[in-house]
Amino acid sequence: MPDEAVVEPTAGPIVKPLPPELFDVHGSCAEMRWEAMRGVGYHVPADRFFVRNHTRTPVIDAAAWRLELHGSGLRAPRSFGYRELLALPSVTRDVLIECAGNGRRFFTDQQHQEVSGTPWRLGAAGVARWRGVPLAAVLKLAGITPGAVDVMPRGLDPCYVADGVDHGRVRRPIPVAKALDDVILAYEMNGEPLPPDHGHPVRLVVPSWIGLASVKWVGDIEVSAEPLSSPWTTEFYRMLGGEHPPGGGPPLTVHDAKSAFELPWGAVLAAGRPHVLRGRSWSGRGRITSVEVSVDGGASWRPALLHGAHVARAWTRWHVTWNPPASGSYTLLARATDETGATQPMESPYNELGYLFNAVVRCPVRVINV
Ligand SMILES: Nc1nc2c(c(=O)[nH]1)N[C@H]1C(S)=C(S)[C@@H](COP(=O)(O)O)O[C@H]1N2
Ligand SMILES: [Mo]
Repeated sequence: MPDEAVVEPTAGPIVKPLPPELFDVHGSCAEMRWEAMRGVGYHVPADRFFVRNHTRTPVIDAAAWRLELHGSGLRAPRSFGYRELLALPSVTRDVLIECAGNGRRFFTDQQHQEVSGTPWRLGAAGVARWRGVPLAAVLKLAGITPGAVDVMPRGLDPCYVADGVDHGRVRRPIPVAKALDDVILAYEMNGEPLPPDHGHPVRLVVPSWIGLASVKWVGDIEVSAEPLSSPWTTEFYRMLGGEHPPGGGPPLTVHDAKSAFELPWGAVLAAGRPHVLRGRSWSGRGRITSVEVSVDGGASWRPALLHGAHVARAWTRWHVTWNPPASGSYTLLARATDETGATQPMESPYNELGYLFNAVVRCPVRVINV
């Protein structure tokens, strides 16, 4: 059975400490506070990386854990132990993971639309340095056949039950072309073994796709010669309602550009002195080519200075200097353009489940005389 390695249920849904200066907690999920990235390097340290759990973090004994590969797209079933995976040639990549619902509460706060789901601001995204084995290498060792079309990894966390319906374990098919391209079976985050909350002992990292695809605590992968589906592609993680087709749009994959200031929500700044406003922008569609900032609610814009590393599939850092002339309430905006030429819009298309909010976020700041 795949769950023999799950050694103990944890007390709460998340194992790591969630100090209020680093996180806003939403049930079984924890959102990073963006001020926690101010002055921090390119990667989000594990102590402040957001957690999105459908149920709870399982604690898994890596020595007893096995990854089972099975299905009609393999010559024969094959399993791998933790040590076996660690002995395979590895890759190390900086990759952003972002929840499809990141920014969801702005559908309501900015667009006055009712949506359901975790009311994230912008803190359900983070870049880490992931090390692991290319999924392609493992699929080849397992004897993937030319007829294989989909692979479906499944987590070892408890079954997801919503409104009395048991949807089974978290799982989501990935087309073979993507699985063989850039997906990693990761066992390290920022140079350390994966922490329990982020998928110990092994998780998928699926660059540029919505976070859901990066299945944590993976226990088995079905490789199929027939197309696969799961409730995570038929019921959830699709665009429903509004202008979308009846029955919903296709399963969500790539995420669009977003930007965030490294500021607390409702930051307080002193008038009459220069402040360096820092932030980060990212897009699943490619590198960010420019970022503009407005300090007057969108009436005028000026370019931000992009600096430091900018890895595709991760993010870029930027800053502008601002000398607020007088006390009062201000709205700061940042909007990014990615290499496809797409710029963050002023409004995001409504959808009932509040996915893919990528409009410009209106960030409130209070300026005071000191
Ligand atoms: N097994 C499993 N994998 C999972 C999830 C989960 O609940 N169970 N949540 C998914 C979602 S919706 C997101 S956004 C990312 C979040 O990864 P993180 O918690 O490491 O930040 O994990 C994905 N992988
Ligand atoms: Mo997510």
